[in-house]
Amino acid sequence: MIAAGTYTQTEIHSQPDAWRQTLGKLREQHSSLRQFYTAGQYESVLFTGCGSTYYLALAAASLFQQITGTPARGLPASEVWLNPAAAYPAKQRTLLVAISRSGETTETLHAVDSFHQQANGAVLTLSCYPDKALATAGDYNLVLEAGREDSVAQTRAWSVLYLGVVGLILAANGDEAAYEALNRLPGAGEQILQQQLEKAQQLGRSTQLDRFYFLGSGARYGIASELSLKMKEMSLTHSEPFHFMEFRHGPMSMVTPGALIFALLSDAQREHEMAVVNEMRALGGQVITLGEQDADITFQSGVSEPLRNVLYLPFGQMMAFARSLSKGLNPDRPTNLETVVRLSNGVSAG
Ligand code: F1P
Repeated sequence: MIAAGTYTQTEIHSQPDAWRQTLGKLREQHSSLRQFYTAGQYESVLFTGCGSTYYLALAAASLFQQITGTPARGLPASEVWLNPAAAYPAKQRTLLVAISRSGETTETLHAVDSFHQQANGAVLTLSCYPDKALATAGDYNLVLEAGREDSVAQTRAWSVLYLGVVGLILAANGDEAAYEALNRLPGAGEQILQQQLEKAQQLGRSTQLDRFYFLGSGARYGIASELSLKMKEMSLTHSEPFHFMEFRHGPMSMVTPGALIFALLSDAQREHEMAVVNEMRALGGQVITLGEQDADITFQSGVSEPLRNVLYLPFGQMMAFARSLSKGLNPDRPTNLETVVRLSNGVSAG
């Protein structure tokens, strides 16, 4: 029998290698992706997915609009499928970017089909398995096989697909030179995985903590949401994500000595973010800060702010993993969850 957590552990710790492979592949496809994107003359971009990949869509939309200046939003695939009029303007040129690790999630496949039938635009798919339905369903299909996984909760897949979004942004902007900086990410990721493992385990295993709040602004809100989901799926612990400044507007009522405030600090809004963090510390909450420098966990990557976001992931993933094992759970097989949600006539086929 395979020990609990074997798959997830391997997937978390092999991320830097997977990032290297993925960055190489994205660079190879830079020109064709750029050609596809510019030919479409899109007025807006709609990112979609389910669960983890919906949170990725949120991060992607924020980052895409911030860097390219083209309007972008992120929605669950069920909304694109079932509520198309509210999801995108039928007459405008829209690019739908459908993201799925498995390439088999029913809602995501339905979103692509209905968009093809009703929208004025094209579909780009981002997935990990070349032989699954989504990998041939788009007008451009980007398959990042380094993200394939054996466990249910996404870790390596999420960071690999996130880099796929960064590749799309660089293609949209015609910025191939940025790959030089991105190539520093795997080394920085290795440092975090090696040097911060103990700290992540210590926090994850803490019996004093009973609730986790992940705070992030901009694209980091999607990342905070994904890390919060990891904590729920793997360790069955109460956990929620918030935009930094939103935390004061009610949620801070929940701060006790058993609360961990997990702060994904930016450089640009650091002063405002640290003010929230310091107030929560004063209320008795525990705090861990992550950032390029001057934080509890530092990246020291030398990569510019919008491009280095993937580095927030490993520490939070290791923390959720350690908590899962310390509670006697199996991080590879979260309670009640399957790898893929398949629907038949709108209800779960599983
Ligand atoms: C999406 C997803 C996962 C979740 C679970 C069910 O899958 O919601 O995020 O962890 O395994 O499916 P996918 O479309 O990205 O494969």
